[in-house]
Amino acid sequence: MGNTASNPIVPGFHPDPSVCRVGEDYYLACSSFEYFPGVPIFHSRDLVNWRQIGNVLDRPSQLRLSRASSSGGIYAPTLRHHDGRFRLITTNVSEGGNLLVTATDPAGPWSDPVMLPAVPGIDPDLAWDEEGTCWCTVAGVAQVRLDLETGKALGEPARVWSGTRGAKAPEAPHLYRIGAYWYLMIAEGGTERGHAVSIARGPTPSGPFEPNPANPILTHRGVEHPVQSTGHADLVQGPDDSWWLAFLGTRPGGGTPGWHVLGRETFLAPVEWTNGWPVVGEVVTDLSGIPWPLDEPVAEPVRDDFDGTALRPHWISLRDRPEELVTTRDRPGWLTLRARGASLDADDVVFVGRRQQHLSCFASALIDATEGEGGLAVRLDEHHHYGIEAVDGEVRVVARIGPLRTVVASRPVSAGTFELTVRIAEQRPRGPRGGPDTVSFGVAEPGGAATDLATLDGRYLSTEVAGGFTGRVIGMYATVGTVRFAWFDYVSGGSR
Ligand code: 6LW
Repeated sequence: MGNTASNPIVPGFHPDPSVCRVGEDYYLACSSFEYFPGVPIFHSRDLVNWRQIGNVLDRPSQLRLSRASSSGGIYAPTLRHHDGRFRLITTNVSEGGNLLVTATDPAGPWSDPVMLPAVPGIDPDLAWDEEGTCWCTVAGVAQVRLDLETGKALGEPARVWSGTRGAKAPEAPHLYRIGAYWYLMIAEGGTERGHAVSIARGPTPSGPFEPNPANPILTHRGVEHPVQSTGHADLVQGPDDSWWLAFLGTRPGGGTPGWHVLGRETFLAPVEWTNGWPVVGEVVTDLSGIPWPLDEPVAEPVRDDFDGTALRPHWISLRDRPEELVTTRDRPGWLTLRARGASLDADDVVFVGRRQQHLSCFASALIDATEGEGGLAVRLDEHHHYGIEAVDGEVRVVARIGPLRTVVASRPVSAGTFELTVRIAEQRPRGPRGGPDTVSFGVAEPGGAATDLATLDGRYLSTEVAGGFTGRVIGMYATVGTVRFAWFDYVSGGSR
C-alpha cells in the first residue's frame, strides 16, 4: 500500500511527525497514544515514499500504558541523529512523563528509556549547539539545557517564546541552526481547524527570538482546502538540499462541518527562503513534480497470513500485547487471540489492528470462532466503534456510539470458520448533511456467497464526534475464550 507520489506522505493516523536526514536516508516518527507498540518509525530515500521499519517503543520496559486513557499515552516525539546515534525524545503523558531512547539502527532495537523529570513540558525537542550542549525545548515555549546521559538539567528552565499574540497553545517546538540564525518553529492555535505553524529567529539557541512578521507560515484556518488543521511541523532538506516541511493535517469528508475519520496524517510541502525567513508553498495532493527521482512505491501485500513468528510492525494493540494473549506461535499460520474477558467497550480488550489509511478501503479476516467469541472491528475508541462478531453460533453487527450500544443485525452461521468483511466507502457529500463514508459489514461461510449484514454511517466514527488525537484502526479482537485468524486482508478502494 505504498504512496504513489502523493500527499499525505504517511496516510492514516500518523500525527506530530518528526523527520531527520542522515546522508541520503530519511527517517520519520509519529505519536501513538494508547497503542502498543508505540512511536512508528519510517524510512524513505525521497521524502515521498515511506516504509515502516519498526516501532521505537516495542517492549514493556520502554512503554507502560496501563493507566493511559484513549488519546493518552505517547504524545509528540522528536527524532534526531547526533554524534553517530539516533535519539528520540517523547512524552508518556500517562506514566512517567518525558523520556529519551537512543539507537544505532533506527529499525531498532532502541535503548531502554532515560527518564527526564527535568524537562518541563510536552512536545520536547532536541538541538545541539557548536559546543555540543543539548537544548531541550518544550511546549509553552520553554527551554532547558540537558545532560542526555543522566537526564539531568544543566540549569533552570526558561520561557523563550509564547508564540503569536492571541494564538493559543504554542507547542510542537523545533529549534534549528540555519545560516546565521537559530530558528524556533512552533505550532499554535490548537490541533483542530485553527491550527498553524509560526517561526521566530535569534542569535543564540535561547534567543532572544524575533517573530517572523509574516507569521503564520502555514495555516488552513478559514480556507476552503481538502487538507485542514495543518500544523505541528518539522523542517528537513531534500536530496537536492532544497527545504521541505513535514506536518500534520486532516482530510474532512461529507457535508458540513466535515468529518475526518483517519485522524491527523502526515503531509509534505515545499519551503523557499526569502529575506532569511521560510515561505511554505502550496499543499498539493500530487507530489510527482518533486525535483528529484522518486523511488518505486513500496507495494504492501494485501494479505497478512500470519506465517511469521512475530507480527509485522504496522499491527498495534491496546496498551500492551502479552505473548500469552496474542501469538502466532500457538497454531502456525494463524493469529491466536486469548480474551481477557473484555468487550470492545473496555480499554483492555485483546485487539490487533492496523490504521485505516485510505478513505475507501476493504478489509476481511478468516476467523475460527469454535473456541471463543470475537470479530472484526473499526475502532476509534472504546466508546466509538463498529464491529462484526461471532457470538454463540451467530454473527452480529454491533455499533457503539457514545452511550449507545446496539446489535444492528445478526444471522446464524453453521460453520466454525468463516470470513468477516468490512467495506468502507467514501461518500461524495450529498448536500450539507451527508456523512463522510459508509461502513458495511458482511460474512461469507465456506463455499457460500458473501452477504452484507449492515451498512452504517461513518460520521459517528470520526474525531469531530468522538474527539481525541487518534484515528480509525481496523482490527481483530477476542471477547471470550480463544479466537484465531488465518489471514487478514486490507486493500485500498471500496472492494477486494
Ligand atoms: C501534541 C501537540 C499536538 O502533543 O497535539 O498537533 C498533541 N499538536 O503538539 C497530541 O498529538
